[in-house]
Amino acid sequence: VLSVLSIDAKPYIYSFPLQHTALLVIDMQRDFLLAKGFGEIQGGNLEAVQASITPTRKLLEACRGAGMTIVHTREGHVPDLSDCPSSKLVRQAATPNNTQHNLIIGDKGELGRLLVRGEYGHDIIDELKPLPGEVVIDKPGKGSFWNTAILHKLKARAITHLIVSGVTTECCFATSIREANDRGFECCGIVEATSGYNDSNFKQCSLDMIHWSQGLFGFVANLQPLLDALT
Ligand code: TIU
Repeated sequence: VLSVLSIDAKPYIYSFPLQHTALLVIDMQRDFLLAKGFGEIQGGNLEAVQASITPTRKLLEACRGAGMTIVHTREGHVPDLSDCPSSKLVRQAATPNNTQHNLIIGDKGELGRLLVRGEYGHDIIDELKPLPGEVVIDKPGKGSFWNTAILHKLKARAITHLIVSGVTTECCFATSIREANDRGFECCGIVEATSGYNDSNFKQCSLDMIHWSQGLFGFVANLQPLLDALT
């Protein structure tokens, strides 16, 4: 029996067929969330970004309990950095106008080489560790669809709808929703289960742009209605 759930959302009610819906957990990696990681070195506000950890854990547990497909992503590069474009490397280095940090992708930080696959800092935080059988997508870009197998993995599981969480709202979360929307997925971002590095209005603007204009890129919902629907 196909069970279709509906929750209050913006711009209007989000309905999703449970068997065809995946939870996407974007880049909940030590490098983005913990002190001495890549994000803090770049100047990110750790308190702001860490706010989504506990809500995302609740969301993950509820989706696991409902038997949903779970997909985790990790941003990072192969050790020789051959999959890191020079534009990305150079713009995340210190320059005369941006002296806030002087370590770049691939350099050795306290959590290992920054954003390099296999390093301690590149992996997902202990609270949200993937379980065996869950999909883990390693991506070189901000979006989850560029240069990854995620589209094939979602299609192989007959996924049409994505509930989206993770960090950062303004960067990889928003980019992934935009990429997914262009590929026909019905996306719903969860307010409490995403956060970013800018404690002013980046998160609010990023979420507003998703649902603006009758759902330009998709839907946005609060966590509690979703937890109520799933349990
Ligand atoms: N995961 C993710 O958002 N990667 C970033 O680089 N985020 C920034 O905000 N820089």
